[in-house]
Amino acid sequence: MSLSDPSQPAFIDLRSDTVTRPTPAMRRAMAEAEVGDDVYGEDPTLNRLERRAAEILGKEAGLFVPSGTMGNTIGIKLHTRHGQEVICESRAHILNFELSMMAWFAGCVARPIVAEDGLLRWEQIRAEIRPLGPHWAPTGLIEIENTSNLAGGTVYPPEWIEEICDGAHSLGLKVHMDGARIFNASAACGRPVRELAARVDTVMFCLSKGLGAPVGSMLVGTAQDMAQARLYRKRLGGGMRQAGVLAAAGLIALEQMPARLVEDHANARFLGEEMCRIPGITADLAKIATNIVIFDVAGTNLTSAEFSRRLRERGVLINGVGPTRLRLVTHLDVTRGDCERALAVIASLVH
Ligand code: TLP
Repeated sequence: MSLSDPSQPAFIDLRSDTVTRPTPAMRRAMAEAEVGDDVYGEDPTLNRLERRAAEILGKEAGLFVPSGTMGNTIGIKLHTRHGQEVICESRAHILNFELSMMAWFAGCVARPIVAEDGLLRWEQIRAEIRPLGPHWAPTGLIEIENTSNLAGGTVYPPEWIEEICDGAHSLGLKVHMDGARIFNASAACGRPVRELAARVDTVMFCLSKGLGAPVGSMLVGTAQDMAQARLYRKRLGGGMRQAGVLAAAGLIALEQMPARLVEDHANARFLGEEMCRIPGITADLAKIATNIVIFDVAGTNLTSAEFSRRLRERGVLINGVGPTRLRLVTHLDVTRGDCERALAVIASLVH
């Protein structure tokens, strides 16, 4: 095994579900994709992907964007004006991992709320909503993340989403969902994505995470919002030409990959449960709902950085998310056998 090149298959890569490589069927579809110039709206494969994404999510229209970050940035911009606040959970990806794009592009500040498991309730949100006043920035938007990445892949109960949307709408506020992993949420709670998305105004979801596409995310919402979103995408440098080569892989991701996510969830649970048997390692097993496991190595007397470094030397990639906490993510390119091998490596560090 080459120990310097993590792109080698010999590595078991549990850093994220973003690391998957396109399947042979995706590569074939990419090679054969019918394409045109999407800036003219003439790429048939991309147009099909946008229509299917909208249909599956139960929205009027969809827009392909190169990344989840761009999809969220546009979603926030659509519903806000400069100088407003965006209410989100304290661990939200939009606040912590998107280079403050809500400030940079939309001119908004975050109003973070600390919520158990990264999941907001309407009562908490309502208490933070601010009208325009002599001192306050008015609330412009509510943002929810499903699944909540940094809370460990936790899933919103569908009724909580409905309550949030109904409450927000009654006050004239919109709701954007960062549904990077909405298909994982759907697999975990057993409800179709269109039900989880029904009341939210816009949803961003990623084709390039659990669904295994090499590039791309979707933004879905009303036809009017998506027409405006197309202009913001252009402003962000996201006007693409023969993007049908990417959309071809995206269509396979969308149509064929959701059904297998339960495997990733079972692997995450298996890893979580088995790791808890290793002395010095703890994880909250009740919280493992999807493909993400956050675990703590404090009892091993190693920092997460040192733990991660030693794993890497032995061919397993897992990143730290705190001084003694690490996050592992299961995905398409990790088999049960890989999980067993990773566990053996983890156990060997501790003994
Ligand atoms: N998350 C990545 C990293 O950026 C942390 C990961 O490895 O999990 N929303 C959520 C909830 C995400 O987890 C991510 C990516 C994004 C948005 C942004 O997507 P990209 O990376 O396509 O811009």
